[in-house]
Amino acid sequence: MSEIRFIPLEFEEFPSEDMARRAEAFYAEVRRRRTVRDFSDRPVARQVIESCLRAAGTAPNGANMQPWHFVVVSDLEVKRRIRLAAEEEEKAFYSERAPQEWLEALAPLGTDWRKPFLEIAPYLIAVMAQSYSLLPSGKKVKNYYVQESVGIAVGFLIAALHHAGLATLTHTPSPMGFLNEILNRPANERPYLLLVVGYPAADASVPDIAKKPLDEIATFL
Ligand code: IYR
Repeated sequence: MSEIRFIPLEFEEFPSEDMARRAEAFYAEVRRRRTVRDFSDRPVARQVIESCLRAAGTAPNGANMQPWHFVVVSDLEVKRRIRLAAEEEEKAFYSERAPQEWLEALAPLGTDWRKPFLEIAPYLIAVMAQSYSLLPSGKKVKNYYVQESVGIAVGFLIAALHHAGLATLTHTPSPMGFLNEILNRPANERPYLLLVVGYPAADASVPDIAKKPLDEIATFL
C-alpha cells in the first residue's frame, strides 16, 4: 500500500449547553424508531436511499477496508424471488430448526414464516460482508473486523433512513446464502442481513415493548 498523507482534522466544537441539547435531541429522534413489519408499497425516491447509503459508507471500520456492499433491490421479480427463498428457510426455521427457547423469545413479536413485506416494500437492501477483498489483479486481501465494521455501517444506515423519515425492518432469514445466487454476488461476500425499507402501512402496528433504562445498560465507574 502506498504512503498515506495526514491532513488537519476538521472538528466542529459546540458550546457545552448546545452539546447537551444536541445529545438530547438525537436521543429523542432515535427513540422514535420502531422496527416495522407492515409496509406500504408507496414509492420512495432513489436519491434518498443513495444519501443514506453514503452515510453508511462513512462508518468506522477495520483498516479502512470498508468490507461491505449494499445491493438495493426494487425490481419486483427479484423481490419475489427473495421472498420465496426467505419463506422457504423461515418455514424450516419456525417448524423445525428453531429451539423452543428461541421461539418463546420471538412469540411476543408475533413473527412467523410469512414475509409479504419482502415484496410489498419498495426497497430491500441486502447488506453483504466481504470477508476478503479482491485486487484488480485477482489477489486476495484480508479484511479486518468484518462483522464489527458491517454492523456499525448498518447502524448508521438504519439511523440515516429513520432520520430521513423511512421505516425499516432488520430481517435475518437464516441461512441466507440464497442471496448470493439471486443477486449474483461473488464468493468473497456473505449476506449479513436484509434491510426492508419504505413507508409503514397506514394501519401498521408494533409490539408494546420498551427499551431497558440507562442504569441497566450502562455502568459508570
Ligand atoms: N429470522 C426469523 C426469526 C427472527 C429472529 C429474531 I432474533 C427476531 O428478532 C425476529 C425474527 C424471522 O425473520 O422471522
